[in-house]
Amino acid sequence: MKKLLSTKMGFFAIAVVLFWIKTYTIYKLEFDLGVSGAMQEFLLFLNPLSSGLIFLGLALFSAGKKVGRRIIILDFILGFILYANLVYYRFNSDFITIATLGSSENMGSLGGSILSLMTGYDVLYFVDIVILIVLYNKFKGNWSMERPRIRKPLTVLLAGLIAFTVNLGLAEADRPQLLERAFDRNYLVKYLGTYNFIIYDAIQSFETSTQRVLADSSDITEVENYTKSKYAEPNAEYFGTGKGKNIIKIHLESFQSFLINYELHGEEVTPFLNSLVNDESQDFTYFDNFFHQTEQGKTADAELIMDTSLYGLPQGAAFMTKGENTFQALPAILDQQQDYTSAVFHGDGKSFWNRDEIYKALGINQYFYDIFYDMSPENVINYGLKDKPFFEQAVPLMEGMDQPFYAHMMTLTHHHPFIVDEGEATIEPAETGDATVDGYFQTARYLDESLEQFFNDLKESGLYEDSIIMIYGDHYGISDNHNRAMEQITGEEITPLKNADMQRVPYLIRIPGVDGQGTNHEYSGQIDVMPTLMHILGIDALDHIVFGTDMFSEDHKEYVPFRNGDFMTPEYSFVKGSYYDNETKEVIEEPTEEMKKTAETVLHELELSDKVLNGDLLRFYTPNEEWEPVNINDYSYGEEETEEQDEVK
Ligand code: GP9
Ligand code: MN
Repeated sequence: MKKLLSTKMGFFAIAVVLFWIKTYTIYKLEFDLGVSGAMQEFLLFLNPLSSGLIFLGLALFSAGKKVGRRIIILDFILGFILYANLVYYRFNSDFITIATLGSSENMGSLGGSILSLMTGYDVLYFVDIVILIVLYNKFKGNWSMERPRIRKPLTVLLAGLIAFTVNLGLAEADRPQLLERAFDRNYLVKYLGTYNFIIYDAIQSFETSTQRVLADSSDITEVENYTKSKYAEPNAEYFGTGKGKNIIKIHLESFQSFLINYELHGEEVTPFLNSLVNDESQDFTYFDNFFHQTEQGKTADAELIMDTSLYGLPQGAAFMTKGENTFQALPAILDQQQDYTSAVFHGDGKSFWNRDEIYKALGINQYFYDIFYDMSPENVINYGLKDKPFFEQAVPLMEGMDQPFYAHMMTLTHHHPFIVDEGEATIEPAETGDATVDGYFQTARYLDESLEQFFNDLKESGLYEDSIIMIYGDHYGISDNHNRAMEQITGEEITPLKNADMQRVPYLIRIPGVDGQGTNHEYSGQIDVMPTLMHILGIDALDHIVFGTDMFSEDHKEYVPFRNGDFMTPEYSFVKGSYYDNETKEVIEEPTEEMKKTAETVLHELELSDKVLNGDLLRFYTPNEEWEPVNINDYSYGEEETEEQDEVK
């Protein structure tokens, strides 16, 4: 060992081995990459090697003792990148991409969350650096001062490239089209490692920005043909029944359907929502097989999907990266066709998720962000305004709006890390020992109470009676990093299928004057909301580029794509590369041609939607003669509006 460390190459070799061990340990302990089979296990083990050889190997080009210092610095940088990914993964079950980094404001606001995601033992992930520093100081005296012959570093680099090529070849053999169809970052990291994924991601984001330049008007034809062929005729019983009514759309932050009718310590967690779901008089229709379809854009993806019927992007938030695109979104359509005024209410800073820009492109007339509310410290927790003061202050603002309106109420308190102030928790936390899961029930209860208060205020103001009310969950709150705790909560093993099942979020709708259906079991997702609402308002979705279909239509399409290409249907599901029978929960070893065809359709649909966003294709599309392209200069959410609102207040 001593002899080995007396040479720079020996030190380098030790550094590579330590880097390798550390990276592999983190893969195994921190990431849930869905590794199955010997080949995938082997590739996961192999993939840090090429990165270690190539990146740490760069230090070998320097002279003398600098080699050692540079190895240590590079090792630290690599370690830091891996650690940042690990912390990000603990909440998001996902890896950092250039697109998510682009939203530095969002990353910054995550401050509180990030700290809660770090633990003391994480220090161990930097122990290799300490070892290297100690060894360097002990042995550098023996090292030769000369610049090594170029042959050595080049050989190392070559070895790294060979290791990478073998790695990639084996990966492609195990999963054909890995790079082309990379819908899921977990796959890429599993096969190629975190560092190679970063390089892939950089190339990818360069490529998508060139796509807009290269797109032309003929590209939209393929998309139009597709959405027209998927179109579902409106159901005559519902078509136009909500015409001219106010629409109040309520966003339940991080709310998953398993909370509905769930009892903790013998109590209902969300008694008010349950009362709407279980309502005997059937005011609301509750869709219990409704799924969120969001990815990295989280809330912003949910907003995009539901107001444009386009899918979010596989990487980053389209709200951030496509904020300057042309859209033909629901708020603009309602404004142009039925003279609606639209508004978003949200107790957070105005530029979070680039909302203050993209809302203009969506045609949103008013935007009531943090400065419109009393944000005194007792009213604020976590990301922003607490839901109770939020709803309380939003009602008068809503009363001041021109009618009919389309009002989007976005709650915030039920957000990771799921904390409520003392005295505001009205249910004991769960007792799994996992703070995220345990707190989740307390903030859900708080949200439920705020909703009840909002309903009462709406009734008092007279707005309730004649408004369409729509309630939805935006995305999961509990990622699959909390499976162990969730097994205690659900009393079931969280298999990949069960995890996909848990991506259900509630969707409730009430149309005044139309009887609710109680519980509707149709399989549906956020993508279906826009065409459903259009038909309720008497606007035919056929002319528009929408990827979803009307949930009340006889012809509604019952496959629900997830952003990574997985999907759910009433009978079977496709999750992480396997088909499952929903009834028996068993893997279907021999999927039928029809199943495979649906999988192809899902991928094709996602690809087309990506083309629309990456190519900014709606700039080439005119839905019908009435349509006027949105002019973002017609919208502003600045100070003047604030003053106007102050007067209202
Ligand atoms: C931020 C809020 C939360 O304003 O909407 O966003 P999320 O972290 O859920 O995407
Ligand atoms: Mn959210």
